Amino acid sequence: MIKLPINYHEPLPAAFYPASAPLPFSRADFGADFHWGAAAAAYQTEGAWQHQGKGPSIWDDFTRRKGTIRRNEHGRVAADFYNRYETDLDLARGLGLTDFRFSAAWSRVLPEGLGAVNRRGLDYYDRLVDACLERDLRPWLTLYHWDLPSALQARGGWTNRSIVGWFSDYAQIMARRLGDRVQHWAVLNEPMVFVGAGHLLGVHAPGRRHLGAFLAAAHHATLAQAEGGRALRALLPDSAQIGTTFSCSHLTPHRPGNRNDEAATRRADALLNRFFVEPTLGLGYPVAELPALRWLLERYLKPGDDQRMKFSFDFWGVQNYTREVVKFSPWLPLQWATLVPAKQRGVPHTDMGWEVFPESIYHMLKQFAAYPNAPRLLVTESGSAFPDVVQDGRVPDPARRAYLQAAIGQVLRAQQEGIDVGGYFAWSLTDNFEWAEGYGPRFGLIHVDYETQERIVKDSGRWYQQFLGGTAVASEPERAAAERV
Ligand code: IFM
Repeated sequence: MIKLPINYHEPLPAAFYPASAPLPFSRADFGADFHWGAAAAAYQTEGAWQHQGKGPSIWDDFTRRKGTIRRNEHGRVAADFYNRYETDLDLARGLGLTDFRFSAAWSRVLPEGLGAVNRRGLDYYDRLVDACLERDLRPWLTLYHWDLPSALQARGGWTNRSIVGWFSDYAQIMARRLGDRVQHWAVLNEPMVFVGAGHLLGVHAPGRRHLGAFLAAAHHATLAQAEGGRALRALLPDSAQIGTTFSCSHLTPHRPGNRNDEAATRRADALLNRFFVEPTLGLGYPVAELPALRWLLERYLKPGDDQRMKFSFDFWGVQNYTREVVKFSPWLPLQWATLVPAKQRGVPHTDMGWEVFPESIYHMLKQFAAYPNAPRLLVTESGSAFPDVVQDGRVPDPARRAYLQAAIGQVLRAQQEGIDVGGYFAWSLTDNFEWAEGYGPRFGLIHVDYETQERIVKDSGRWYQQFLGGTAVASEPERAAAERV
C-alpha cells in the first residue's frame, strides 16, 4: 500500500514531490488497461466560430455581452484547435496518452440545433476521430459541453422540455456518423455547472438568474442525460461504452461538530454531488435534503419521468478539482449554505481560487462507488491552473506537476482500496478559454501563446510523458531550432 501525503497545509504541493525524488508509484500499478488521457472541449479550444457553416452558440452570444467575461475575451479563435488538431494530437501522442477526450459543438453539426445537418461540420469531427485513431489515441466524444445552439436558446433552451427530443436527435446523428469508430461516449459535461452557473448564478451562458429557470433546466438536463444514453445504446448496442460526467467536490463543514454547518454540508452535498447522479439510478432527486426541489416535482415532473430519468450508464466520469468548506447561510435559499473561499481560509489555492486539495478526488471516487449499482468510474477531468512563465523555450510549472502527481496518486489510493476506477484524464491538453475567466487561468499540459498559437509542452506535460513512457516531446521552438541546424 502506498503512503501519500494527505491533510497537508504547506504552501505548495510541489514540496511533497520534488522533481528529483522518485514517486512512490508507477504507471504499471494502475494496470495495463487503464486509460491515460487528457481532455478538451469545443468552445474552449476550437475557435473557427463561424467557419464552414457553423451556427452560433450561446457562448458566442454570451461573450459578446460586455462585462460577462474577464477582459471581455471570447472563444472565436481560442487555441485554434479546429485548424491545429493534427499538431495537438501529435503532441498528445508524444506524451504517451492512450486516450483523448473532446466535445463536439452541436451548432457546428446542426447550425439551427435541429433540422438540416451541416455536412462540413460533421466531416470535421469525422476527420478528428480518424486523426485520433491514426495516432493510436482512443477518441472519447462528449456530446454536450455547454455550447447550446443559439437557435435552440431562442426557443427556451434547457428550460423547454422539447430539448430532450432535440438532444436525442443530435445524439443519433453523431452516433450514425461516428459510431463505427468512437467507442467511448459521454452524454453531458457537468450538468450542475451549465445548469447552475447558466440559469441560477448567471455567470455562464445563457446568463439567467432565476430559480424557476434553474429547476426547469435541471429537470430537462436530467431527462436528456438519460435519453441521450438510450439513443446511443439503441444505435450502438454492442460497441459503445456510454457514460456521462459529473462535477463534484468533497465537502467538509467549516466548523466540524457545529450542527448548522454539518446540516449545510449535507444540503450542499445533495445539490453539488448528488442532484444529477441519483436520478440515473432510479433514486429520484434529493428532495429530503433540498425541500425547494418540491417545486421542480410539482411544476416540471410528468408521470413516467422517474423511469425516464434512469439509465444504466457503462461509466460515470468523475470531474474533480478541489474540495469545498461549507458554512450555514441564512441568505441563500435552496441550500441555505455558502462555500467559504480558500483565500479567506488562508490555504494554498490555484489561479481559480480553488484550494489545492488533491485528496478530494479519492473521497469522491469512494462516495460515487458507494452507490449500489454504480457503474465503472473514470476521472474524466482533473487539473489545476497556475500562472506560467516561458523561460528559454520551456515552461517550468512545479506546482501543476505536483498537483498532477498527487491527484494520480489519490486515484491509485482509491483503486487499491477496491474502487473500480479505469482512467485518468488531465484537464487540459492545452491551455484554453476558461469560460467567465477568459484566458487568464491556464490548465494545460501544453502552453499556448495566444498571439502566435505556438505550443510548448510544459514541464508538467514532460513529467506526464516520462510517467507514461511516451516518446520524447519536442515543443515548437525546439523543433524550429532543430530544423535550423
Ligand atoms: O474548463 C472547465 C471545463 O470546461 C469543465 N470542467 C472544469 C474545467 C475547469 O474549470
